[in-house]
Amino acid sequence: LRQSGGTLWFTGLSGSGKSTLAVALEQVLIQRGHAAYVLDGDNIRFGLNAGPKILMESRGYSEEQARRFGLGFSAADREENIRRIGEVARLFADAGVFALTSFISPYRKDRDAVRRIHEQNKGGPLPFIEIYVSTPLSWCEERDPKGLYQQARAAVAAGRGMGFTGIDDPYEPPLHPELTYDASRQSVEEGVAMILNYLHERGLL
Ligand code: GGZ
Repeated sequence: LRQSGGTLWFTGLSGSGKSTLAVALEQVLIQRGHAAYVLDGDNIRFGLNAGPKILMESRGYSEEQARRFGLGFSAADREENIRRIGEVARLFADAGVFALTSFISPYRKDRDAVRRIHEQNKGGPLPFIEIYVSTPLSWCEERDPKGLYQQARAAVAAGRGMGFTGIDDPYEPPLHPELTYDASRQSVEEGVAMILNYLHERGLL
């Protein structure tokens, strides 16, 4: 097993192709003998950062405890979501594993805080590579695999709104990402090659 490790932080809109790219990269890294692990909504927002409903229905939390510890999509909950994920990613990186995190992470200050905890890691700085998945909203909305954009548009039209990122909730693009990838213009293979090339240049592979 080759041990290098670091965090590859994918950020971008829902449906922008973050997880597809992260999973493809994970496979190549593993094939080449590196330990790599994707953290995304599927393994985090149903586990470590589950919402109140899940905590009540399948973990036996009381309503009060579930409200207190469960995470939804308010600005404060997104901040805490990203903080916890950032800490987990840092642990992976510290253990010599590539953590590939795939979350919208809409707030610049929250992503910057994760970068800081990697730089200020006790055992020495750990690589933190921010990958801006810049796929335009129009492309994400056209694909809409889960029908969430449609729901969000309908909610806005009905005068309630659901705080959906890109529709009625903010997304703050990175100002200085290490890498940028646009799924509407680049294939997954091109994205993977770009990232591998970058990791190689940084001496991480
Ligand atoms: C944005 C939402 C929302 C709202 C549910 N806004 O396409 P998906 O389904 O799989 O990706 C989205 C995912 C976002 O979770 P994250 O943990 O990445 O968000 S954040 O980093 O902002 O904490 C979407 C679904 O959850 N989803 N409600 N209101 N995305």
